[in-house]
Amino acid sequence: MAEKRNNKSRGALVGIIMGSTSDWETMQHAAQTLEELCVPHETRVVSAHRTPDLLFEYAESAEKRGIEVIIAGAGGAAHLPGMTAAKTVLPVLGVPVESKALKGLDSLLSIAQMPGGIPVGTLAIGKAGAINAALLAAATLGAKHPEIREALRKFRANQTKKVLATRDPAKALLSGAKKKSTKKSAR
Ligand code: RP5
Repeated sequence: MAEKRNNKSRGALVGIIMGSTSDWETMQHAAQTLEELCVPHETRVVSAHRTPDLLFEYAESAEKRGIEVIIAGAGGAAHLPGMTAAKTVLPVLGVPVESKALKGLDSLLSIAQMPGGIPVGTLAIGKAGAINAALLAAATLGAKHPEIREALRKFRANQTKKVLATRDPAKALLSGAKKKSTKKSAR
């Protein structure tokens, strides 16, 4: 608990940025995962094409403000992660947000296909990518912050435990349905 408080009172170590409020549905999973690991983070809408000056200011000031990893989510012609990476030497993890027109394939290719020289660590399209960006950010921070490495170790152990506890998918579905009906009748 004391560890949790310390982490909370510390400034943000991870900056989660996204091109639009419409990206929050996806990017909230990165924030939730960091929350679970007690990693101090901040969330902001910063658009590469609608607020380019704000993007430059954010990327240029991030290191000085104590941010150590940036997670950038964007959809469509998703230049936010690449432009952010161009303005900072901090590691930038890109999350391709699923677009309506091309199901996020446009976002994925825009983020992954950076020319040599300015890397963006690209994750999967959508929710899985947002979760994994947070886990990768935690793994990166773990090299310097042992409490984050241990939180990540616990997260992985719990995940394994959950899978081993529900090895029969039919039973897992049944117990899930039972839990739901008990909740309903309790209301
Ligand atoms: C990108 O355009 C955003 O990252 C978002 O995924 C996409 C659509 O934005 P909205 O039109 O929903 O604001 O800049």
